Amino acid sequence: MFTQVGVSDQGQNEIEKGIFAYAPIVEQQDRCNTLINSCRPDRILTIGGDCSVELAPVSYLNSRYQKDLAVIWFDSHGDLNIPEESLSGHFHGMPLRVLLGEGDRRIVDACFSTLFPDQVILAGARDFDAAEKEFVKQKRIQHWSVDEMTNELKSLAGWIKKQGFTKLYIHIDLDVMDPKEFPYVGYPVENGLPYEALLGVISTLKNSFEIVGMSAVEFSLHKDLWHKGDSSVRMVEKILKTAGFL
Ligand SMILES: [Mn+2]
Repeated sequence: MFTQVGVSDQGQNEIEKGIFAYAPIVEQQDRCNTLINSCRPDRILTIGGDCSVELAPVSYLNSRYQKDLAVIWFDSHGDLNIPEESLSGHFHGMPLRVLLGEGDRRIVDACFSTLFPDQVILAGARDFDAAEKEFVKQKRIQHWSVDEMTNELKSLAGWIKKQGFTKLYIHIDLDVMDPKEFPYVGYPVENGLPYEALLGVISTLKNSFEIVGMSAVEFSLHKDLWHKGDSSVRMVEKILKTAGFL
């Protein structure tokens, strides 16, 4: 079953509590919660939208699987801002911090559960704000660099297994990839993960864990690249298929 979750046009340009488009974000979170509560699924695939769409699926699957679940955040950004520290006020730079229980109270409280920092692995992040960097250090959040994953310098699957996790949520912000290969995102960041390396990591993870949730978010095709529509969608499709999600 695939269900589209709508988002309201009202309030898209308004800033409230330090967050752009606060009202539609809160409303969409509520709609996602209602949808999930109506079917209580074992697995969820989320197609974005931006990274803010992760609140309901990740916090729900965490409430279901608890300490068995690790969340791998493939993303060029940390998504660890809070409104007080965010330079832009854009909520898609904040969802992982919310999932860790910090940020706007109303949004945090609407989550199904809160992640512990040791459940989170940043993968391929390379564009942190200073406050995010400090938070990662303070909470000792695991961070796998592009280089470590590309050259298989350390085993991501091996490390996760050692921590005792058996289930995974794989967040894919498509901007984790190198913009030379995949520029179809709103906020590209240089020196990203090669496409083949991403497929390789996901394939290894799939062989080692039960993948209970996955996303593909931040897909954005600039008008100049519309002719790339089919091939870019096929690249995303292959990522999801590699994880056994299509
Ligand atoms: Mn992101």
